[in-house]
Amino acid sequence: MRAPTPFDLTGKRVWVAGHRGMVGSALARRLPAEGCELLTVDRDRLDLRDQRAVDGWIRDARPDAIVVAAGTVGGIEANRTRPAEFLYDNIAIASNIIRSAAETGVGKLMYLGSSCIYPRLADQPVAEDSLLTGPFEATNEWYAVAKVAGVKLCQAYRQQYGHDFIAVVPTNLYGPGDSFDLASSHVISALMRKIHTARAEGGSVEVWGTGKPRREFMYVDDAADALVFLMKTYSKPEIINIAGGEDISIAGLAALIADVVGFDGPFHFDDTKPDGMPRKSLDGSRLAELGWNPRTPLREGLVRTYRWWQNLDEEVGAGVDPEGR
Ligand code: GFB
Repeated sequence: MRAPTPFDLTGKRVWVAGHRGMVGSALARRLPAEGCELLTVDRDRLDLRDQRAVDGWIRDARPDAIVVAAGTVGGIEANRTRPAEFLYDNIAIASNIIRSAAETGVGKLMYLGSSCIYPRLADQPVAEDSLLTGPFEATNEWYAVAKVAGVKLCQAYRQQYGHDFIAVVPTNLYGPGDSFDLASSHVISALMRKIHTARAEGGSVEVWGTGKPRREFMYVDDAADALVFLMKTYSKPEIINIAGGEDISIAGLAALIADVVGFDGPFHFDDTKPDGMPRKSLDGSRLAELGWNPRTPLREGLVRTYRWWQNLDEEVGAGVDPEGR
């Protein structure tokens, strides 16, 4: 049942669930270099929350490998205001895909966790064995519970039936394909959009929270490269962080994006909005020991992201599915 390691992707049928999302679309760019056949299905043809439909699709498409990059995702405000969707959708997506993959004998499956699965006050940078050692950050506990369930499903199916299902934990990601919808986006795309607007129209830029929290960021194409690397070389029950990006305060990030966009106006920090985790930086040493490190410096990644967003057709975020499904 368990696929051989290293797992050669050449000639394999690989389903990227969530190929319209930021990570899924980066994987769709990266995977062809492995000589594999990329399988995708749009959300209007397959609702990943529907167990029967997912099972039917997997049986018809017969993937050799699956990457679960699909999910209902969003930034701090979307997590806070849509708890039911974040919990239900993500549990359903994980359990539907993982169970059908097991029952149909899919050789390899990679599940994407999230940095918010770690305790709010975990030692920094956060090591993999911090999982479930303390309470979650309240603003994203619904998403965290669902993502931990996905991680545990991979471990359970591996333990009980011997399937080669692995779970990885990417740090905060950004880049082409990100959602720029202010109500649901993460901080980088939100600040980029607000700063771009302020440059054109004048006025100050509103930054949520105190500006003091720190986050580590990784460019999404680097993360996609790490996913492919781990897909080929990693086969263990333990989760592994995809980390090694740059750690910066939110105020520092705002200043850096302003520099990239060419804005020199003022910022206004709205401390009625939540800060979320005081600091979130993942320990990437396990991945580094395996021989993988990120390549793109934060400033360069921001420049590329800004350029990508500028080149989108009139409608901001066109072609991007902010739900990543
Ligand atoms: O990226 P973000 O929404 O999510 O926010 P988290 C990061 C930090 O940026 C928080 C601040 O301290 C925000 O208050 N921030 C400042 C802003 N201005 C803005 C803005 O205009 N928009 C946004 N969105 N933030 C997420 C989780 O936590 O991490 C997700 O909510 C997921 O579920 C993701 O796990 C990786 O880093 O706080």
